[in-house]
Amino acid sequence: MLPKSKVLIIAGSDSSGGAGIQADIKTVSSLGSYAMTAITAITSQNTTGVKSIISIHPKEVSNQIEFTSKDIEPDAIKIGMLHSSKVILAVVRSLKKVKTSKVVLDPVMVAKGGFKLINEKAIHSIRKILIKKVFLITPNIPEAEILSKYKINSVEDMIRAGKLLLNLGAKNVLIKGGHLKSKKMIDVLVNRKELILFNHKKFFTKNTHGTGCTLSSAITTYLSRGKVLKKACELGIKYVNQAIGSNINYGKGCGPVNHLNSITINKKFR
Ligand code: PXL
Repeated sequence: MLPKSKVLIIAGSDSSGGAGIQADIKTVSSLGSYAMTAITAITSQNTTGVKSIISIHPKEVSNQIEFTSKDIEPDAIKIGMLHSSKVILAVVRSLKKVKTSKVVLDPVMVAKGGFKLINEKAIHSIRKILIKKVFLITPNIPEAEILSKYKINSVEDMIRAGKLLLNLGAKNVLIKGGHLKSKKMIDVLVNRKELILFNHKKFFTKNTHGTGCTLSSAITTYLSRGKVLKKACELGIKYVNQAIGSNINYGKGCGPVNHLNSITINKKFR
């Protein structure tokens, strides 16, 4: 097959391959599109935790975005871990030079296990600047609480926090319900016109490392191919749900989801 679209990923590297850039490339590729990258930071980690992290110089992040995109134009952009405020400002400046308005932000803050992936100043820059520049933001509940400064204990609270993020200038907000203590799994999509609840199966497994990265990349891939937002979210949620369900159980800690779940290998390559 030929790639159905081109996606640029701006995110951090996860050496264990379950989250970050690695999850993003696997997701975009497994869904049949072409992945390009701008790496913002490098983490050394395995399924039991993060050992260390170094950030890439903001100018180098901009170089990757601008030099890559002026040659191969992306149809959509996914943004993941942005380590510092300086990197965020560099990304905002570079985005102005890339044509697509389909930009999805996964406001990554903390790794599974609690290791902080971005600093306080960076959170401030997301709230005040970046949130207004993207088409969709996809926080989980702890991230939505920090960005909206509102405690979430229910689906009603998720809706309220989503509206608070719209007030900060977000265009579309998808709050993921995985952290809610409930039997059901509900994700909430809000914008100024619509409120949509996505109900799906909840898996009780420790192997959910990289689910947020995977979902935002899947949604970005569907948007890059012209799907409307609701459909892109619906399909992205389905892909992640099956990737969690196909439990590969790698590593001693919180293992990765199966990004390859959507693929069948052509007979001649078996
Ligand atoms: O899942 C969030 C995330 C994003 N990006 C990188 C990560 C992680 C979690 O570990 O390492 C690079």
